[in-house]
Amino acid sequence: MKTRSILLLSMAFLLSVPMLAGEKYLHPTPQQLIATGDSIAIPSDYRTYVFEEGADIPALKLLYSFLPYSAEKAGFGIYVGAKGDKSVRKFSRVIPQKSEGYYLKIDDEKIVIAGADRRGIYYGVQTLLQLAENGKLPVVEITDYPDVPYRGVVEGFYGKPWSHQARLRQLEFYGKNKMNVYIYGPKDDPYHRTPNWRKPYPEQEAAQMKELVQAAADNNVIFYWAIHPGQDIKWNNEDRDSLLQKFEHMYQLGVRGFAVFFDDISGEGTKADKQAELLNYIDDNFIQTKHDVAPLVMCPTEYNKSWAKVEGGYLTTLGEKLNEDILVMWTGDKVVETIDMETLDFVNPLIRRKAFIWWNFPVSDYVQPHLLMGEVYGNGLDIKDDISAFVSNPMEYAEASKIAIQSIADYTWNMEQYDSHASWLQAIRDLMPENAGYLKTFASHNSDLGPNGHNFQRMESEEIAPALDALVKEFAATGKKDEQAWNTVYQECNNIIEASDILLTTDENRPLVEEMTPWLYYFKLLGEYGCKVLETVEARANNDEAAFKRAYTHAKALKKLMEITDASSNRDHRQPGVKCGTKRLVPAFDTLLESGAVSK
Ligand code: 14T
Repeated sequence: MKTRSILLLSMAFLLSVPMLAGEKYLHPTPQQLIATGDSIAIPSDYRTYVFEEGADIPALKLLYSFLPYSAEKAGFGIYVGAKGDKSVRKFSRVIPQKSEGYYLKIDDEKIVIAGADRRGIYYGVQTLLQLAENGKLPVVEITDYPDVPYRGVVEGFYGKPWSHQARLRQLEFYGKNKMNVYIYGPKDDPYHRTPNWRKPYPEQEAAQMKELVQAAADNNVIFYWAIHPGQDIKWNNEDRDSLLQKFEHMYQLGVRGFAVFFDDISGEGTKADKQAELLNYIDDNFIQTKHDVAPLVMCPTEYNKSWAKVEGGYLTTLGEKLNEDILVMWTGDKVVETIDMETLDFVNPLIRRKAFIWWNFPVSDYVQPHLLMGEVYGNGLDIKDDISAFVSNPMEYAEASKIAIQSIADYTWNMEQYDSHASWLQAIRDLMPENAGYLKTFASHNSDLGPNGHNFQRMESEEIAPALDALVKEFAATGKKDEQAWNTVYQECNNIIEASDILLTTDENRPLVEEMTPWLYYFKLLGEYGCKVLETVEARANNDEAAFKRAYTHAKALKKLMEITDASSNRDHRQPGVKCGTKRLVPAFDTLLESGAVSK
């Protein structure tokens, strides 16, 4: 069997205006896909072979939402089921022996969706839906399964927790991207953390929680609820029982996944032996006795290598004492860092299990003036067998975080075939199909973090970088303008202005636009500033002093307006402000403007 994945050309995107050229990828990329190049019409008459009792309800709902009504008579067959079900018995040999895997076959007689388990059926249906285009389905045979057992998101940042509506949209998005966990743990929910972790949610919050749990189930996502008791926990039976009571309250609301976070605390709560004792107690007396609850997850106090005092024995104690089914989180060599084999060679032996990666990206709670909408890259493509999970801690901007989250979904499903740039482009297309070109312009200049306490950097403005460098170099050396570079940069400044105006006013994905709005106003000014700076360069090159003065004065005014916007919007209490293009655009424009002012 050929084991290469193919790209599926998307006509829909070629027709969209403005175009963001490129192929539509089936994403996450399936492990094995064989396509003949032929296609069939989406069947309007068919007979379904489903073992209803055993079938995955969300999978069937999704399938029936997609298929037209059937008269249950025609020759075309649709076979749906999990390994062992009568409906797919004929295909049991080809179902991958991997949890959450599926076998999907489409030909002119049948569609087969045979899961290794129930979630596998669901993922098979998600793939089927993604394959449909213009009333057609390609003739394909897909054998697919995830690389990483748990893939998803931990809402674990400081700052304004996501809204209820934003969370509902996220859960559907996770299902589509074959992510299977959402961990609820926003630092600013008082019922998650000190002071109210012992108290049940008030009625209204409890009702919303119930709705979220249901939405997670509908999208085949495990809803984990995390508690953060460490700052004021007493190691006595009373607090132990308060914690269990809170978990029982959450269980009653439908929660079937539980986590205990001991990050960012000091004092008594940080003791490894006490933490392990409590967690084992919860595991033995709650998690295991319920029989329908996912494995217990914990976040240690020493959750990254730079904070780990190995001689102190904290991690060693957890590794030795914690029940073996308890999962232990890890952010990497630092609080914010990419993950590779060396990361895991350090931590896994200490904790005596495969680390559950809490990846602090695209979280921006320590760089609030920046939106992190760039590519997801830098994580090892060879770590799938050494981690139990990989979850992303996102920004407080739920929609804007989807670019990174979708790429993390792609990465965790199929590491070897992960292509960060292709994945980024596809995420942008999915987030704003009609305005993808404009969103790409915005995202490509909003990815670096600027100087920050974790010293974490991302690439930014990559496409325009050579032209910016050439322009700055030539102007500094000769006082002349590199014609081609100048044109390229001028064009990009106009793209920035155009993208800002259009994104600010579009009706597409309003929640995303609302998140980006403060940045879009700044971004437009940045484009205008760039244009004026380029005009100063041109005037200098032409020895036109009057034109230079005029453009220079305007550029200075625009720069001031950028500063005013930065100083008046996004009033975050820790790091207020908005910034765009800090890695290349702003420094290059500033340099050009000032070298024009001093040269004569
Ligand atoms: F639990 C941990 F894995 C973790 O990362 N905890 C927090 C997290 O909630 C936060 O979003 C993230 C990024 O800021 O970093 C951790 O919080 C910190 C990290 C620090 F280095 C809080 C204070 C720090 F000094």
